Amino acid sequence: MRFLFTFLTAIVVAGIAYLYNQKTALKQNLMSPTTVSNTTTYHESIEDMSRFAARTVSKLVRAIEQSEGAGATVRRSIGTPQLRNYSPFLMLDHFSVKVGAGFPDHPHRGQETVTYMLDGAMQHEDFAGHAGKIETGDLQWMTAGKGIMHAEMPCPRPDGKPNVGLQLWVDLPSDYKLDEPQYQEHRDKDIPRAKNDKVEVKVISGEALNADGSITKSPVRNRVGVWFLDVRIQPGGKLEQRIPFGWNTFLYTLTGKPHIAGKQVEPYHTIVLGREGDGVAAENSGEEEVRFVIIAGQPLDGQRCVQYGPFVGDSEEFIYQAFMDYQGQTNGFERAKGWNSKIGGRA
Ligand code: FJE
Ligand code: FE
Repeated sequence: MRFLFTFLTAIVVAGIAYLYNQKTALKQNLMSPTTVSNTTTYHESIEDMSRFAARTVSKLVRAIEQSEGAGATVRRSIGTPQLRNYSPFLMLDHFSVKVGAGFPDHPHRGQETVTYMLDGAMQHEDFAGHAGKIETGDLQWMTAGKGIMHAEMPCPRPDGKPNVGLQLWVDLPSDYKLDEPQYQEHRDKDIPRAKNDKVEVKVISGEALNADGSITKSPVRNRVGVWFLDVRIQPGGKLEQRIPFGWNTFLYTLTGKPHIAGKQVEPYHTIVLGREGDGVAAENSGEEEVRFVIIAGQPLDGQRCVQYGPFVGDSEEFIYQAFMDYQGQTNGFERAKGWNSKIGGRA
């Protein structure tokens, strides 16, 4: 009897340990996708640095202005009917918001939102008392996890110009979808750059190689591998930027007319690259400065993506549960009870 009890206890303990290990193993694997972690760099893992096959352009789409939120304007890149299901990316909006417009109180679950300011400032306030302001060049990386309710509104500008930036929505691996919400905020001056005389790569997330062989790495920690690079190329400059093998990769152009993999592109275009090859080849043969962002991510292969606005799940049940929790103010939405932001303008 005693033996049987010990035996059963051992099996239960072993079972729990096994499941726990499976879970941590999966998390570690996802924290270091294709050798990307905070200790090892992707560039260090490359065996043949002399080879560089440029990824080719597989799709080129112009982003059209549309209205979004309350009176805001966005050029939507990823996330339009033409550019869907590009895992782990759900959306990239190039937004422009004047005072009086914005994105008042709304929820998120199961995803990350990455807000990067290009010109002007946005303020935000959430239901947990977290508030702040990001200005030109600053970054907010928000992991909504199990639930955030917040407002994202413009800051007044003396010159009355709109506040402009990029907001990227990233899907989360199932295992992280109900994590505690987390913010990573970085000021422009704290985001590292890799540069030479004609090219500057601001490493918002991920890494870039310097001329001397050293590697510039972003302080942002990823749950799903995402590289986000803000690139400027002066006339006559050229860039070869490596991207982890097999990651989905696209560019969004802001100024100038760069050649991307040999193809000349105008501003406000999304360039989706093919999966084969070592990275992005870009060149500025014009007279004007070129600026674009490169965004690459580890595809969540084998995971479904079921999205209902700002609720992003891996099944219909997940979305149903998100609705129930949001409406019932449970499982992460407790603080939504009676909450109205001060900045959203509809208290
Ligand atoms: C929204 C749900 C949302 N693009 N670009 C539904 F979360 C949003 C939303 C945004 C957004 C916010 C910023 Cl700061 C920048 C954005 C969508 O908040 F507009 C709808 N309709
Ligand atoms: Fe939001």
